[in-house]
Amino acid sequence: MIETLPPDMKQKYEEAKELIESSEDIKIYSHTDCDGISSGAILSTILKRIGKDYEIEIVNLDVLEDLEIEHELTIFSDLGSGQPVDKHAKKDSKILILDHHPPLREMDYPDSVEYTYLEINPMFHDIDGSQEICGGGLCYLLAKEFGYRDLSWIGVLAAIGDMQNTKTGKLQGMNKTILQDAKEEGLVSSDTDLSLYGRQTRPLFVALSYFSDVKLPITNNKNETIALLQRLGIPRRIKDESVPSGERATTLSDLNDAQKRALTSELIRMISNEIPPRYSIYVPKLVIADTYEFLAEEDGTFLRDASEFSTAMNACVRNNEEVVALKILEGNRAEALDALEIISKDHRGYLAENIQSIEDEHKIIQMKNLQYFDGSGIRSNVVGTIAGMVLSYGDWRKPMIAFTQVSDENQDLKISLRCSRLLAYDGIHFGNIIREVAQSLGGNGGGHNVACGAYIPKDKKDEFLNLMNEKLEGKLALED
Ligand SMILES: [Mn+2]
Repeated sequence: MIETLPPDMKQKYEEAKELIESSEDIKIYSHTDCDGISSGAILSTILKRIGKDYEIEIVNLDVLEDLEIEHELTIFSDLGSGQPVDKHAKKDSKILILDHHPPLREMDYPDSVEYTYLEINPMFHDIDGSQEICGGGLCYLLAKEFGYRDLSWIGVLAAIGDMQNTKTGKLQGMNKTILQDAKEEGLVSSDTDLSLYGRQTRPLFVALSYFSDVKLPITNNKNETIALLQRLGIPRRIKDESVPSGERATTLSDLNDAQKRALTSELIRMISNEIPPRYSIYVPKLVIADTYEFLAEEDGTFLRDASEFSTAMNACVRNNEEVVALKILEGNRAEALDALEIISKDHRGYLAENIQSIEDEHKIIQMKNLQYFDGSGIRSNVVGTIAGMVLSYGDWRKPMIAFTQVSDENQDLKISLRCSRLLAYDGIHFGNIIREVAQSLGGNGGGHNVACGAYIPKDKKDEFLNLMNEKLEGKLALED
């Protein structure tokens, strides 16, 4: 079913459009992740097209605590609902928030302030901000108000980057409406397919070796993945006239339906062999999901597949290269594509180096209900990515927790948690648990069920680990 906007939310969009049209000096703040950069790109495209002067800044949440409001109109996207962003608002300030995170202020808050304050948040309208729409989706709906339906594909990218489809493997709610717009514009196609990362660009035998929701014989073992392909009669390399050698490694996107079916049933069989029976019903969801292709992008490139594209955007923002990400999203490819390739390559190198040292130095430490490693020295904005990638070296039945210091200036600890999707399907919401534990220690936290994080004071590490371990007692399928 295609969802339409609740009337009171639709009205807010009309007001937001007027607010923008009546302002000349505009500032956008957006978040440092794929959803945030997508939001920022949509907003800046709108402003460019209607000829408005604006500045855009991609920021971490801590910047918002003491923000000076200096522009006629300040727009916050993918953030703002949970922060005191209007603390220094002046009488003639105008503030627009487009955020899907839990709102701090009530819906009638604008009545109590002297300045113009408009907050669009799906949670005010009984729409789930973690599965049905994200920051980029909210910004796209604003673009749609201006008639720019051609930006719908960025809304789809944002939803994938924000992992809005994790629970069911599909886009739903308003996300589905946005997807429908993108399909009608001829910009996106979706298909149900094997869910392996790197569909367009990664050699299949490599993609398979990264399977980490459950530790399989093929996990981190390319000899086994090559043997598996052989067993299924899937060639490891295929002919390709467009490359100098005339052939290249087979990718998932090269497989025909029969090959995909064979691989799917083999994966399901392998996983079923390894898991406690209580997880069995979730196995198909680990292997099959909806995939999204951007039809304006060249086949076989990493911009073609939504999850590969979102990884590239994350690589940019985590390396302070948001300008490159914005250019890519705004369509200025000529100058930005080479830069993007280099950023992505350096990023992968940085990840691989750190993963290697965690493995070589046996840094993963087991507790009864969790496992962790000391990530000191790893940049705090990538420690979560690394935690997710080393999950396959530990025990998939427990969450992987990593910590590192927030920054050179701030000695507090950034904590990241990643876990197998099976744990989330089984009903554990780590984002809520980590928030509770961090708050009890004078910190803060939150996030998704499979990927979340926290900030805690620097001397609270052991207490944090012990509390998490206690909280998880009896919640994991460790025995059966
Ligand atoms: Mn978001």
